Amino acid sequence: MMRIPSIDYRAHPAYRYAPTIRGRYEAMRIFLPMFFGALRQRMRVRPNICTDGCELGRNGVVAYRIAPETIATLRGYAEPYISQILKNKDEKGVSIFKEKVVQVPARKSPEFFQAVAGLLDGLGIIRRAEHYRGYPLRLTNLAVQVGDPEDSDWRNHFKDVGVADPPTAYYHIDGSLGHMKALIYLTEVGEENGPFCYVPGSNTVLGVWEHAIRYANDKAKTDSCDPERRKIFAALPRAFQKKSEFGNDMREGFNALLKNEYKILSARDGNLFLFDNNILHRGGMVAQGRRIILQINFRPLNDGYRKGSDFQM
Ligand SMILES: O=C(O)CCC(=O)C(=O)O
Ligand SMILES: [Fe+2]
Repeated sequence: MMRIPSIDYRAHPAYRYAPTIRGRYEAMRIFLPMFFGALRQRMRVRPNICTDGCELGRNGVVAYRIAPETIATLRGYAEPYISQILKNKDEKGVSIFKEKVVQVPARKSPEFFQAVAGLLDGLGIIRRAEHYRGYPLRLTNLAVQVGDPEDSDWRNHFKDVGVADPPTAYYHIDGSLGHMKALIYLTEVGEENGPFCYVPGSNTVLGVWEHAIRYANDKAKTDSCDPERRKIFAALPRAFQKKSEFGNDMREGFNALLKNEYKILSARDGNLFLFDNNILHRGGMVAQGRRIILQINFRPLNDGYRKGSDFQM
């Protein structure tokens, strides 16, 4: 079982800050509310993983192949959103993940939403996700993502101190608890244009304490790698120095992760896949060509985040 590697931040050259008392206080002030929020959420959601031996339970990811005509239809619906992303990219480039993604509001594109929901329903995907989690889920977010080689959101994290990115860059678990996700490749995706990568079988439910720490650093954005945020992170007590996005900070032990890495390639594996987003994963790191995908999020009914999501199945 692949666990999230632990990282010694005292030995990391990009985290050599000498925190002041005030700095330590500030770091806790940012961290603690998110930490308690995570504990509260954990009481409500009680995440589960199916252990009956099904493929999704064992592997954490299951892939499907959908027909080219269906992909073309979805691509048609996505086109205005793709244009919007490309326009933004032309204007200011991509330095953070959010700049290559747009959310599709259900109210604005009901046909698009219905097409996706109908497709997932036909394949039994929500039922499969619910079987895995053991509680009802609903489709809450649909987003379009466009990846290009110029995107710099996932790299050069430590350029200010001349530290190179490790080969495990961008490896993470999603902070959100007990959700499920599906991605649909709208372009062919091979080795070069940012395949989704994951460690099979690394789907686990983290312990309450560890999850709350990793989630809190994600939500408090103390796990970003810009110098300001690193300084705050360095001022946290060692016990709280655990990120959801851990891969950027690894300094050793790469092989244990990378030798187990599996890449979802459209030609071999399919173009739609459902996954436990608390699995160790990364994707969209485009070296060459363009990658366009749909990102679909399923949330537990009782996770307390219903406000702001506007789609009801
Ligand atoms: O774009 C990808 O392949 C991965 C994105 C991701 O990390 C996610 O959807 O949680
Ligand atoms: Fe993710």
